[in-house]
Amino acid sequence: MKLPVNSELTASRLLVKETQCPYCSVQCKMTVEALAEPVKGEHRGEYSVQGVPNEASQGRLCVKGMNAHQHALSGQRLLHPLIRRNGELETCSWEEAIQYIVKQFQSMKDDYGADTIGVYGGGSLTNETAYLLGKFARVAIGTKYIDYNGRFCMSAAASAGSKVFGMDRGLTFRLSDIPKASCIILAGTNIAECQPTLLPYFNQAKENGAFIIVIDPRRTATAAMADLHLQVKPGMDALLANMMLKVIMDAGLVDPHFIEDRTHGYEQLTYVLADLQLEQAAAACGVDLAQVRQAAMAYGKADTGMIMTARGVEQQTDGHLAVRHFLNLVLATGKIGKPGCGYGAITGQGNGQGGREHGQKADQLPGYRSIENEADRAYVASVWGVDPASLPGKGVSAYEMMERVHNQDIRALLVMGSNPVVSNPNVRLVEEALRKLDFLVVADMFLSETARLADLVLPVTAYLENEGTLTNLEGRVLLREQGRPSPGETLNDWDVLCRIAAELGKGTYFQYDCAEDIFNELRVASRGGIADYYGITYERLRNEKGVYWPCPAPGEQGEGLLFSERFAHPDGKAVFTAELSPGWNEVSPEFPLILTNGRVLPHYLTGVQTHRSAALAARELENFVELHPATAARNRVLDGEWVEIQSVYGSFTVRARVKAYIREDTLFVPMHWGGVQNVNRATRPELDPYCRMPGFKTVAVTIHPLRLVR
Ligand SMILES: Nc1nc2c(c(=O)[nH]1)N[C@H]1C(S)=C(S)[C@@H](COP(=O)(O)OP(=O)(O)OC[C@H]3O[C@@H](n4cnc5c(=O)[nH]c(N)nc54)[C@H](O)[C@@H]3O)O[C@H]1N2
Ligand SMILES: Nc1nc2c(c(=O)[nH]1)N[C@H]1C(S)=C(S)[C@@H](COP(=O)(O)OP(=O)(O)OC[C@H]3O[C@@H](n4cnc5c(=O)[nH]c(N)nc54)[C@H](O)[C@@H]3O)O[C@H]1N2
Ligand code: SF4
Ligand SMILES: [Mo]
Repeated sequence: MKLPVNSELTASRLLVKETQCPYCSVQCKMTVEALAEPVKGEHRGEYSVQGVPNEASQGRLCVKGMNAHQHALSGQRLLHPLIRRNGELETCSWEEAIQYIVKQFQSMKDDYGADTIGVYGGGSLTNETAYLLGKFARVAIGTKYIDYNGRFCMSAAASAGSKVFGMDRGLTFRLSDIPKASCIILAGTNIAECQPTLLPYFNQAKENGAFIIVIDPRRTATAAMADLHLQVKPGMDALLANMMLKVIMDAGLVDPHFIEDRTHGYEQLTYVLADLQLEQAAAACGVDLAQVRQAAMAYGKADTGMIMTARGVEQQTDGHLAVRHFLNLVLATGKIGKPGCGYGAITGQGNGQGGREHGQKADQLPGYRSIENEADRAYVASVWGVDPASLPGKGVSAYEMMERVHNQDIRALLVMGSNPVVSNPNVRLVEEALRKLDFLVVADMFLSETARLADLVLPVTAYLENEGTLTNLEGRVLLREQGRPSPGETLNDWDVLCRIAAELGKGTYFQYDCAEDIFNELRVASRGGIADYYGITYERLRNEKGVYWPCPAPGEQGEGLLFSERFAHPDGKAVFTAELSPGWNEVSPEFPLILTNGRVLPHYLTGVQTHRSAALAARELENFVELHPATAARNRVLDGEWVEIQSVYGSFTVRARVKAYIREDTLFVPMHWGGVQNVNRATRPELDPYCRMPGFKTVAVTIHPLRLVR
């Protein structure tokens, strides 16, 4: 493969300016200063990264943020479009690249219809790009097939919040309220490794006397700070939450006034839970009943309390219901809408919150509007200046899009801000699918595993180079300004979309000179919607350092603490959930172990960025499986040796790390490596029926050592 030498990159100066970390949802602010410019062939340059005080992380940075500039400045950045000729990717001009896309899209439309073109976005994109990607799919291409990687991330919690509260915003409270909580339940969330700069809020709560409960099959760094660790069997959180609620009900610790005044559906829930057998349930969840009682009583008795969930609870085929069962606990005890109380879905990606609000989801229009609602369609069409009837209908979820690619309903795909061939479940099918495409175009900063399969790769700007807004896990909209010039021929994602749209003859709908122009249109498109950004302007973001949504008017502050008076449903009430879930239990004699997966501190998602940062890559060079010593002994696995892990869907190879920190029936593998080390070679394709979240966190497997027999 012939790739250009990235000399332009080293030549462009790095400015000393405030930026925001490109990784997780906290969105820590920082400055990046070049102390010594890199000299080609001599040294890589020296940089100083300093945290900048901000409302979320108060100036703290974790190791990923400290070293994020390394990937952006890496010599592996793509600086020119790459086109596949005779099987090889070669440099080409932007003009040729755009012409090629337009020719492909146009002939696809003419021959098979617009719905044979798919668009696949991501939660790292700015609000402006995410918004424009939704508009691009519907207006420039006219396809219903658009979805994004947030389907794998936020869909269970988001759909549960919408159903129960009438609104999905990650945290219903301010981060600064965490120290006011006297009991905190952290279920399937490893904050110590995944949002490390938030940890001091929890330490502060502990100092104030809070009782912290962690629900996780592993003794994580987060569990290490807990007063009580419920080492639940993967896939059983819904039942565990119900057990806790039953204990609270039986002890008379519910809040009858709150239930009466502010909710619906409690009575039905009491009937359903009346039959719950606690001993049996504890055995099914693999936890000690006395500990569950202790946890329930601690939360039930506390004056103030918070519950937070993340992907451990949510990336399940019953993730939507599991979250709703935790929300039952919140509502029954009235612990929401006041300081020190509330629910938090710990959002994942940098713009995991904003990315799910403005239309890159299959069923969504900007401002959290629905593509199936006539009034919503008419409003957004009026903002876009198109006929409402011209807007396509609802498409399908991310993994289902891959299935449509596999059966060739979708024949061309644009990927912007994701590496789906590593991050989807059951990636064997996904790789097969992508290879079948007539045309795959990928916009990325690097030649990711997915970009390697593409017919055309478009080089885009990194966090230091592109301006835009991102909405952090609290629902606070933040402006990330441009910190350095775009290297090489890289373009901003939104600019790429505008150029393609213009060549497709839709330029009149995509007239923007800068990200702010797009934001100003987004403000209007979101106006009156649930995620209302109308009152937020770049000027305000510069002056106020961030504004919470909903913010319907320029004079308004935005709400940090939600639901103090009413919920977001039209009648102002929240809804209890009486539908139970049996949980997941599909191990068999043939596949006796549960494989779960997740994250480690130094790497981010599929590792495309963090593997290209020397300081981060050095911390974890390769993938591993964490397994209990007893499990290792039973399977004749030695610490440090290579093992193969196999499910009915496929197998992968990693190094064994034997530790008593995990349940005996469970294996844990990080998700940050592709190829033969990719855990998603073995994950299963089943989806949650409510939100289409894949059941990433549970699959039945075997493990065996890869040892030469002498
Ligand atoms: N270092 C780092 N930080 C990140 C990311 C990253 O890649 N690296 N990614 C960001 C993104 S996009 C996201 S979505 C978040 C994810 O943040 P988290 O959801 O906190 O991360 P995970 O490690 O996927 O899962 C959390 C925990 O769930 C546990 N778990 C597994 N199965 C179950 C189960 O059935 N029940 C329960 N209760 N727990 C279970 C795992 O052992 C793990 O400790 O992190 C964000 N921050
Ligand atoms: N087994 C298992 N699988 C999982 C998960 C799990 O817990 N377990 N978690 C799931 C979750 S929560 C998530 S969020 C997904 C994420 O998985 P992916 O969607 O694959 O996310 P990334 O690995 O961040 O890939 C993003 C790609 O976009 C590029 N990129 C970054 N910023 C930009 C930008 O601004 N513009 C453009 N054009 N490109 C950019 C990066 O270089 C990278 O190649 O993985 C999911 N997959
Ligand atoms: S990865 Fe998250 S916690 Fe770490 S510096 Fe970046 S935004 Fe902050
Ligand atoms: Mo995520």
